[in-house]
Amino acid sequence: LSPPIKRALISVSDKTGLLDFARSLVTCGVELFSTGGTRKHLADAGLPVRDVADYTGFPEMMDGRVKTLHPKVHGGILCRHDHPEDMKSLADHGILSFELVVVNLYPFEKTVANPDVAIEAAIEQIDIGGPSMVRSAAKNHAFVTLATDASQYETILQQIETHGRTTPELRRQLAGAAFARTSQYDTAIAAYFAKILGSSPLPLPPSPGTDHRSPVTSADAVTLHLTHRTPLRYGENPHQSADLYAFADAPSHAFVNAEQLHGKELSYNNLLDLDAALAIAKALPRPAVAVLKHNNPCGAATAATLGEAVAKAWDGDPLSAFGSVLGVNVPVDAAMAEYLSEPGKFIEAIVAPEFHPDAIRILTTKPKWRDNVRLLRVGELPVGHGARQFRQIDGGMLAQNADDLPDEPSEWKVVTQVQPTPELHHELRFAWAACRFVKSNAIVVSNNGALAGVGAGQMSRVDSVEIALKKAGEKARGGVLASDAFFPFDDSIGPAAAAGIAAIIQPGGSRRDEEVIAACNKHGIPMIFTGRRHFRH
Ligand code: 93A
Repeated sequence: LSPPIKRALISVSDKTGLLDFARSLVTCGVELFSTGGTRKHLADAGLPVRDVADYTGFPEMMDGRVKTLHPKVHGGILCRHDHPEDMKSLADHGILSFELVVVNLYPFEKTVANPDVAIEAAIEQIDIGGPSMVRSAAKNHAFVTLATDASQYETILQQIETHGRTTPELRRQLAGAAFARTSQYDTAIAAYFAKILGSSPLPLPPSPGTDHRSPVTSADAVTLHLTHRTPLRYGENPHQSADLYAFADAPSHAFVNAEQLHGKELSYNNLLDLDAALAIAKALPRPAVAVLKHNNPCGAATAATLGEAVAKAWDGDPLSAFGSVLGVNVPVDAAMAEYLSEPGKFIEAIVAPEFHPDAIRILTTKPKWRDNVRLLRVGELPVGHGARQFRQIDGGMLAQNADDLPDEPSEWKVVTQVQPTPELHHELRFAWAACRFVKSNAIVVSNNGALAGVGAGQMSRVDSVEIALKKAGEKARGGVLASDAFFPFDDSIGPAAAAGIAAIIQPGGSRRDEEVIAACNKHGIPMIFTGRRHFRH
């Protein structure tokens, strides 16, 4: 049976809700012990409270750096009430047991949120004694109740008021929450160090019990710290359970922090596709719309107005666009909303920096699917590059820098006898920008600033070319073709020429580049080598 709560050790920086909690504890006959500031706060309110320094016989010293780091504190928290030897140690050394510990930590996170804070000031806010008490109490949760947040006071109090003690289930939950909190706290400290150390974080030592494989760099370790966002209804299929997590250090404008303004709960597949839709839209000239199905664009277009852009994007492949998700790189306006609301069209979701009120009104009243359509606002578009990407393999994880370096057309080389016209060059830039977001082997045919045909995810490039050209149909004529990696043979150039492709862009680098160039020269098709591959597996 868990021990009745006779003594509480209280040491908190955030004093929210403390007085009411402490007052009720006193009413229940609990004796209070506190550190300097907390003791004063309680005593000023007229509550009986003993000073920890008096109890240990040691004053708080070194500006408070040492106040609870004492065997009379930790012995009182860690003692196992069902171990006679532990209880004898208490008696032998004049140690009192604490059945309730109430601790919250120095506000390190808040302190370093201020970008101007001096390193010394930040370091002083690293709590040592607080996490030590939290860990002691959480380890000994078989006997000790531990509050690390004001939101827990009420539940704890209810149990003490009715039974004089708490349930083992509650104590275990509180211990779990406490370890999550100290881990979050240490991650914030590690993240701060990663920041002040700049781009060369020190490697972490391997965890005990692991072999000699290289340790994780602290930057990846910090990024991989997750906070739970929400359980999802299911995963890719209904029989798979699923959850959404956010990286603890994700900026507020990251996609994971997008605000859902309307519509049904987001699904696992929606989140994957919306993330990809936003990434494509971001990479295209404004205004642009990307239309996604199964993580590949079936349409994408840029135009003078958003109304035109959405129509061009949809027309790229209207059959596939049915049931798609859309990414937009400017605020969604009424014209776009009207276009999508036309009978015969159906979309699942839109992600955009912002939605004009008229667009929301139209999308949530006009179409048949008005109740379900998910509208996600990201605020400003995520900027910058150099993000890390993680993917799981069996028993491990792959990490890489995202393929998000800006295109450098000044470094591209025309390798054919004919040069592309400025108009074709412009079109090649569009096709190349879209191509990196298509699963390999990726072939994109575009015309007039819009995807005309996409060949995605085929195991041979020849098949991807065939699909893209077939999808584009007449729209291939006068358009351009982009390939995410080099053509290993010249066998795709003939079909491209026959379909009326006017220019080609690809990384180059094949052993048979000369044959491919010769084939283009034969057909009078200008070709650019970008020197940079865009595989997407
Ligand atoms: O400076 S500490 O790392 N050393 C300690 O021994 C210690 N004991 C409690 N920080 C310590 N604390 C922290 O003081 C607690 O975690 C709490 O956040 C704060 C409460 O101080 P006060 O009661 O003086 O306001």
